[in-house]
Amino acid sequence: MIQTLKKYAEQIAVDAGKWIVQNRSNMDKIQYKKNHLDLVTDIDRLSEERITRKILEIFPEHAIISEETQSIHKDFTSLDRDEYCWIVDPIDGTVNYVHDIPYYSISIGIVKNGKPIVGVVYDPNRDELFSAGQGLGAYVNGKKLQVSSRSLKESVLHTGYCASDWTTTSPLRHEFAKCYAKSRNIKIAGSASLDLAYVACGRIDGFWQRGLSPWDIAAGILLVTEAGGTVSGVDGSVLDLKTGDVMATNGSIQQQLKTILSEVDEDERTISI
Ligand code: 2AM
Ligand code: CA
Repeated sequence: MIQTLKKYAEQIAVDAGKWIVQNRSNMDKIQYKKNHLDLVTDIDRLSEERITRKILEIFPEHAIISEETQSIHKDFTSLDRDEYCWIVDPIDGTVNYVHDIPYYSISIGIVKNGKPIVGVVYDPNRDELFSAGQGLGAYVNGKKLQVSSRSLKESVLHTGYCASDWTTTSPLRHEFAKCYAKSRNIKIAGSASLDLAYVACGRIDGFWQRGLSPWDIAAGILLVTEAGGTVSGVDGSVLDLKTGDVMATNGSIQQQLKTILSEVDEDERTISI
């Protein structure tokens, strides 16, 4: 069953990915969700309709949690049930999409009993299809993925912030400064699912972000674990899809990264580099 679900998730993600690229020039409605940082376009909504219609044509009995409808209702109860639940981000990296920066993706995860069993992230700009099935390994365009073996000082790390997170109380800037001093480089690239795919394929070595939603991470975390990496909450706890705090690395830097991030005081004043 996992193989079959993966095959359909791959087809649906590639179809939607090609469609959003072809239709970028037709984008005519950009709306703010919470504020000017948190965008949604008519293409996000149409891509979501296209994806959910295809899923329900094939699997009418399956549950779907998808960003542009569920972000309003936040009904995540189907995540923990003994049923197949598709978790969809119709464009992950909408700010990049709007600005024509080619770093965004379609993310489709399938979860059963709270555990991701299929993860598909499609980058339409590079035509790269990252996919994983539970216990089946992770692949990009058919090539098996393996996380890197770099040390922290050789590492490139990605992080990010959610629209409402970049406030005076956010510890991110301090975490950023602290990790910057201990690694090769840090980037805010703008698509959490693609960041996780990049950890899985060893291009980067770690990623962390707080306050994400299940659709940003459900697919990507399976890519990382199936490629031999480690995922947890930012504090090292067991990852909770609903909390959305994620740290994902090649495994060898997980403990060091956790220690560095935990040294940053929430009040942001005690940091010393
Ligand atoms: P999006 O493009 O689908 O909104 C950017 O650092 C990453 O964070 C992207 O994956 C982006 O997803 C996500 N993101 C941005 N704002 C968010 C929010 N308010 N809640 C959850 N995820 C968010
Ligand atoms: Ca999105």
